[in-house]
Amino acid sequence: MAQKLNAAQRTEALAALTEWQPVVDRDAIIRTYRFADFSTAFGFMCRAALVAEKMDHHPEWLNVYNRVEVTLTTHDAGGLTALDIKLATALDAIAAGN
Ligand code: H2B
Repeated sequence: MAQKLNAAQRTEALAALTEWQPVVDRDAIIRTYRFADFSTAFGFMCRAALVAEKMDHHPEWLNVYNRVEVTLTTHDAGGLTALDIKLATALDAIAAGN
């Protein structure tokens, strides 16, 4: 099972994920993506879902029109692990069109 990140690993990993914020009162990170419209937002979610399924690591997310709010944590580990960092990095790349 993936291990929770220690303080040093967390600081290092989050330094590269500048748009992600720690969630208050929970060992998780959150980012809100905004797209041009619903179609673009849903396209992002479709691509993200395929990556998440392949990783067997899944986001908690909320979509309202062009906004997608994503929370990442590893339920099995009860907190943030390298899997969340990997998925956050992949989602940022998809959102950037890469
Ligand atoms: N996603 C996330 N975010 N955390 C998990 O602990 C997790 C998951 N566990 N996706 C996976 C699925 C697990 O439930 C299955 C059985 O592999």
